[in-house]
Amino acid sequence: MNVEKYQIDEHNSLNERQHKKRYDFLSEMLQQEGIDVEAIIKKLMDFQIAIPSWALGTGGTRFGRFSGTGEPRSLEEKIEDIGLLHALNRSSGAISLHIPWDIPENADAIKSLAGSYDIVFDAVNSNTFQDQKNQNYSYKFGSLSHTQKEVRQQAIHHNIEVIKYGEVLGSKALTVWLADGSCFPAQQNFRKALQRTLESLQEIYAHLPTDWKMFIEYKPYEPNFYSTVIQDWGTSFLLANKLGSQAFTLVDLGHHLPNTNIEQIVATLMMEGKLGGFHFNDSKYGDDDLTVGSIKPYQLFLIFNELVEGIEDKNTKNPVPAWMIDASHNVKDPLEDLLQSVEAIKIAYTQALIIHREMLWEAQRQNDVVKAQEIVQNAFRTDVRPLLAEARRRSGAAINPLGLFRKLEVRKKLVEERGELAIATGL
Ligand SMILES: [Mn+2]
Repeated sequence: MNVEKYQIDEHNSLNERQHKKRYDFLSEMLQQEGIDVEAIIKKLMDFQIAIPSWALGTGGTRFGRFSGTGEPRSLEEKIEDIGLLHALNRSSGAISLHIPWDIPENADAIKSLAGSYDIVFDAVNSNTFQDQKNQNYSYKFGSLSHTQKEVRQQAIHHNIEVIKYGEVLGSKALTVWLADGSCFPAQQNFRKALQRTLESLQEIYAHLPTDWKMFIEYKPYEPNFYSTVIQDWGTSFLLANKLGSQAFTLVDLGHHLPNTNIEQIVATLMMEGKLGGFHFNDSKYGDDDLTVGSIKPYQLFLIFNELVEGIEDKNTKNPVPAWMIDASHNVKDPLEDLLQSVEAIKIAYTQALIIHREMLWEAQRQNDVVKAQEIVQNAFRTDVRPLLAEARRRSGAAINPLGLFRKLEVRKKLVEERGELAIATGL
C-alpha cells in the first residue's frame, strides 16, 4: 500500500490549527532568545536517516523470535515499507542493505523502485559473522582475522562483492562489522589476530571506489565473550588511520560497556576527522538494540550536542556522518518503532541546535559550571516537537506520522496484502 498525498493533506488540515498554536508559541520564544528558527527548520527538512533493511521485520533474540504480521517478504516489499515511512515523515529517504540477507537480484528494477519512493541507497553492510549455505569455509573461528588464509580470502572476497552490489545501486560506503574474537583466554593470539585483520582490510580497501568510504564498526563483546578483535573506538580508529583517508570509524550506540562516555568519543573522532557513521539504538545493559531514545534520551542529546558542535565548526575537517538506525527487537510493530526512533533522533538533534553556542562557549571559558549546565539543560527541557512537525508540514509529510499510521490502519492493510504469516526475509 501507499500513503497518498490527499491522505496527508487531509490529516494536516485537521491538525493544522492546534499545530500552529504550538509552533507560534515556541518559535516566538526561541526567536526572543536569538535562535534562528528558520535555519533550524531548513536543517530538519534536509536531515535524512537511513533505515536498515533488517529492521522492517520483527527482530529476535537467541531465545526465539515472535514474528509480526504482514511483514515484508522481499527486498521490494522492504523498500515499499520504507516508502511508507518516508511518505509519513520525509526523513527516512535512505535504505542500508545487508548482504547476503538482501541481495538485489535485479539491480535496475530495485533502483528504480526505490527512486519512485524518493529513496537512495546508503552504506552496504557485509556479513562474515555467520555461515551461508554452500560456503566453502566456516567463520566459526573468525573471518578477516582467521588463522587460515583460505578463510580470510573468502571473507575478503565477500566484502569486495558487497562493494560491487552497492556500486550498481549508487551506495557510497561499505560498513564492516566483525564478530571475530575469542571466547576463552589463550584461544587467540591478540597481536597476530589484529595484524591479520589489518591486512585483510587493506585488501578490501584496495577495491574501494575512489568516491567511497569504508566504515569500521567496533563492539566490546558478543558473540565472543572474552575478546573481540575490533573491540573499541581506539582499535577502529587505529585501523582507519592505517588504511587511509577513505576509512572511518563507525559508532554504534549499543557497542559500549556500561557508562562509557560516548559523547566524548564522538568529539575525539571528530577532532581527527574520522567519525564516518552512526548507528542509533538504545540500551539498558548491553547491545539491546531498543528504540532510539527509549531509555537514555539525555545521553542521546549530549551526543548530538557534540555532533552539532563538530558539524557546525568550520574548522573541523570531519565529513557529515552517515546516520543510520540499527535496532531490532521483539515486541513492537517495526514500522511504528522506526517512526518513534526517527522522531527521537530528530528531537535530540533539534535540542542540540537550539543550544546557544556562543553563550555556552563563554560559560566554558569562564569556568561557570552552573551556567554551562543551565544552558544545555534548558535546551534539553524544551519541547521542540512543534519544530519537527513544522518541518514535516513544509516537506509534505504528516504533522503526526504515528497518529496517521494508526488512523490509516496501515498494518491491517499490509496484512490484507501480504497475509498474516508473511515473515520478513533475512534475520
Ligand atoms: Mn551496528
